[in-house]
Amino acid sequence: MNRTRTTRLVAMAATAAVVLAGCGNGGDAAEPATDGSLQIEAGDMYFEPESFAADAGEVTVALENVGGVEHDFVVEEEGDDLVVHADPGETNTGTIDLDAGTYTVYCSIPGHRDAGMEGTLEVS
Ligand SMILES: [Cu+2]
Repeated sequence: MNRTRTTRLVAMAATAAVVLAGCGNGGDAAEPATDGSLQIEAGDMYFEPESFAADAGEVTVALENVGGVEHDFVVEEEGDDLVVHADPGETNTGTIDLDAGTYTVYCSIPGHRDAGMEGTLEVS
């Protein structure tokens, strides 16, 4: 005896997840690398991307300087703590311990912040 069953697949749209990225500068959030470090490019005079996301705790920043002058990466809310500095052509890595929150980061070389080397770090 045969019993035929009709299986209906009902597409459920209810599972659509809405992910709210940190609002602000509209830059793309950096995808953390598999080792958890942030990969950030520093040029003359920009960070690429301009906004970053990281997990709370020890945050590792790999700063690649593709520009022609020195650049660094400083966290304003942590007492302007210098995380990493890179001369032209260098990629250097630094770490900083951060709680969850929104941080302003910038390049502390004179004039660079005003020229646009500023970004946002979202720690969650
Ligand atoms: Cu700079």
